[in-house]
Amino acid sequence: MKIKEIKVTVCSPGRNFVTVKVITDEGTYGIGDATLNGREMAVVTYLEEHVVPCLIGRDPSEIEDIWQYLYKGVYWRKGPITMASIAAIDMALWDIKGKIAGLPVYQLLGGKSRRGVTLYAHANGESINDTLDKVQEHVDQGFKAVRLQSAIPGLKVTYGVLGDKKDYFELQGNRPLPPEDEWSTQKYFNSIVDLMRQARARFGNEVEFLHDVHSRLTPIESARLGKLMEEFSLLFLEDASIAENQDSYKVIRQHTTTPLAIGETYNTIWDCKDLIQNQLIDYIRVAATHAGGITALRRIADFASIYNVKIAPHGAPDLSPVCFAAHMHLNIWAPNFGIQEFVGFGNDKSKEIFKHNFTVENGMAYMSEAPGLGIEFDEEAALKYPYKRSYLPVSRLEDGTLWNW
Ligand code: GCO
Ligand code: MG
Repeated sequence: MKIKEIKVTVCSPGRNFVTVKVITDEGTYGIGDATLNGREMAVVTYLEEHVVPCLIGRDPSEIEDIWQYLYKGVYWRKGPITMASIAAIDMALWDIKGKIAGLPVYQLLGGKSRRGVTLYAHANGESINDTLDKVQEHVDQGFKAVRLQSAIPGLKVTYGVLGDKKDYFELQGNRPLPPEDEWSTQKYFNSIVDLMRQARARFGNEVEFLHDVHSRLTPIESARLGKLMEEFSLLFLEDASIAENQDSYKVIRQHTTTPLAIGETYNTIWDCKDLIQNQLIDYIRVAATHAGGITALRRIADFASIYNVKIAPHGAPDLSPVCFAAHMHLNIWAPNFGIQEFVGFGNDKSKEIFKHNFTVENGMAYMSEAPGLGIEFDEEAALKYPYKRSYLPVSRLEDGTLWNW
C-alpha cells in the first residue's frame, strides 16, 4: 500500500481548522488536525510545499519511520509549524492503520485502561455569581470538575470571558487584527481569592475546581497564588507562569502544594523534559495537534508516568474535533491519564463538517468501537465555510507594556 494523495483543507465554522486527509492507492484514507490558530496558513504552506511531495509513494503503515523522517530527517527540527504538520500526518496514519486493522486506535496503543474519559468543563462569567451559576449548570449536567474564570473588576476584558461577544470573530471586531487586552496582577489577586472562596462556600468539596492563570504571573507571584489557593484544593492551577526557562518552576514548587499544570503551547518532549523529570509539575497539557501527534504524545505520556505526572490534554475550541478524537484514544489508553478539558463538540456548522460518535454523560466522554480515530471529515460541508484571517488577542499592562496573553 502506498500514499497516493494528501489534501489540506482550511475551514472556518466559527474557528479556523486545518484538516489533512491522507489517501492511499487502495482507497483507504485517514484524517489529522494541523490547526495552529493565528498561523494557520503557515502550516498549510509547510505541508503542501515541503511535506506532501516527500510522502507520496511511501508506505503509510510505517508511522514511526515517517514521524522520524519528518522530524529527524529535517535539519530544522521542532517549532509549532513543523510539529503541527507532523502531528496531522501522524494522526492520519494512525487512522489508516486502525481502519485497515478494523480496530479503534486505542486498541493499537494497548487497549483501554478505564471505562471512560473524565472531563472538566468551563465556567466563564462576567461576575463571580455569573461564574458560579455556570458551575451549577455543569454540575446539574453531571460534571465533577469545572474550570473557573471570572472577569476581573476594573479590567476591560479578561482572558476566557467573552463579555457580550458571542463568537470569537466578534471579539476581533470587523478588522481581523489582534484585539488588545489589559492586565493588572494586583487587580487579579484582589478577585481570584474571592472567586474560589465563594465557589467552595456554594459547592462544598463535591466538585473539583481548576483555574487557568494563562501565564500572566512571574514565578514568585505564582508561588504566592499557589499558597493562597491551597485552602481551596484545586485539582490544578494551570499555566501560572511561562516556563521557557523550565528551572523557574522550582521557585513555585518549593513554596506550594497546589498541583501545577502546563504544556498547551509545547511542541516537543524537550519543552517539558526538565519540568517532568524534576517533578516540578503534576499534569502535562500537551495537545496531539501541537506536539507531534499520537506517536509523540504516547512517548511524552510514558516518560511522564515514571515521574507521577499525568496527562491532561489541551481541549480548547481552537483544536479541531479530530484532535479531540486523537486525545480520546490516548486518554482511554494512558495509565497516567488525569483529565480532559472539554468545551463541547462545537457549533452546528462544526458538527456538519466533523461527524463522530463520541458521547458525553455525567461529565465523562465515551467512544464507540469504530475503527481508526472514529471521526469523519465532510469536505463538501467544509468548503461552505472558508478560511477567515484571525488572531488571538495580545495583552498589555495598564501602562502599555506588552505582557503575556
Ligand atoms: C485553555 C487554553 C485556551 C487558549 C487557546 C488559545 O486552557 O483552554 O488556555 O483557552 O487560550 O487555546 O487559542
Ligand atoms: Mg490554558
